[in-house]
Amino acid sequence: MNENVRAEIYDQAKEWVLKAGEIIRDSLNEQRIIKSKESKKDLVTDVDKKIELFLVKEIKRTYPKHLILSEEGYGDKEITGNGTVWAIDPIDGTRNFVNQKKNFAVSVAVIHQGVGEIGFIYDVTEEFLYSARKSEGAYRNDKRMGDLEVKRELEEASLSFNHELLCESDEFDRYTMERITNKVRLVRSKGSATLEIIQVAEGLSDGYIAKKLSPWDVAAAIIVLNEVHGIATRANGNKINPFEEGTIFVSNKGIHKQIVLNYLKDWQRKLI
Ligand code: 2AM
Ligand code: CA
Repeated sequence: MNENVRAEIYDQAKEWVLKAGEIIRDSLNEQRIIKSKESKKDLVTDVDKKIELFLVKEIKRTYPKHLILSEEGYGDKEITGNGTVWAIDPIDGTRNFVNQKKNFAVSVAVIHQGVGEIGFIYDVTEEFLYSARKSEGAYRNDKRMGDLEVKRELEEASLSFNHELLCESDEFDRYTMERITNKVRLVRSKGSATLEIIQVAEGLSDGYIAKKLSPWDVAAAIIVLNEVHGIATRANGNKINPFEEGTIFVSNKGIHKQIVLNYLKDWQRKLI
């Protein structure tokens, strides 16, 4: 993507993301309409829908040729991967939004010809706006984020993953996760994939593992992570196709290979 075009879309997207955050903040104390989707744990609220509709309308009005991949169904149905595609999650961490009224984020990514160009993550209640443009660095509230420290000792590492990964399931090996849990210093779970990846990008956590996430859950945060030289792959170490759902393992450079080779690759054999 041309640098000037990227800068123009970045400024425009920033305005929309901040506005989306303002609408969410103003609605925090209203009565919520909460529905579940495929499972009882998979929630959607009136605010998720309202914010997605707001963002989709603005994007389509301004950039009619761009396509949109989004969680709540207002985006495009057919995404080829050519041209410019927006990946939007109006609220990532909806269960936190409902139960805690914090620890959730608006996530907006712009992908051009399959390459992540612009990422915005807005932690609405903390009022932290994380942003990145490809090859131009990552920022938190316009302050440049530093390069990630390379940490190698697993015994000193802090990881995050959803604790459901420790429960019995047909899909993966909980004993592998138990071995990792016993190896590292601590395991935490924040409950928003976007914010877990951002914590890695900020150096507050050393890695994040997830079972099955959609493009809009991770696209923007991975663009930020790339700019601080973190690594994002599928759990088996494979490259991520930004238009497909799948597992995620993000971390700093020091621990990525050892966790993939010593733990996650075996687990992946069962998954695929
Ligand atoms: P969401 O809040 O946008 O649904 C929770 O650990 C994280 O996993 C959240 O980022 C959540 O995103 C994401 N996630 C993806 N698919 C999910 C599902 N089917 N149910 C619950 N959380 C899901
Ligand atoms: Ca969501």
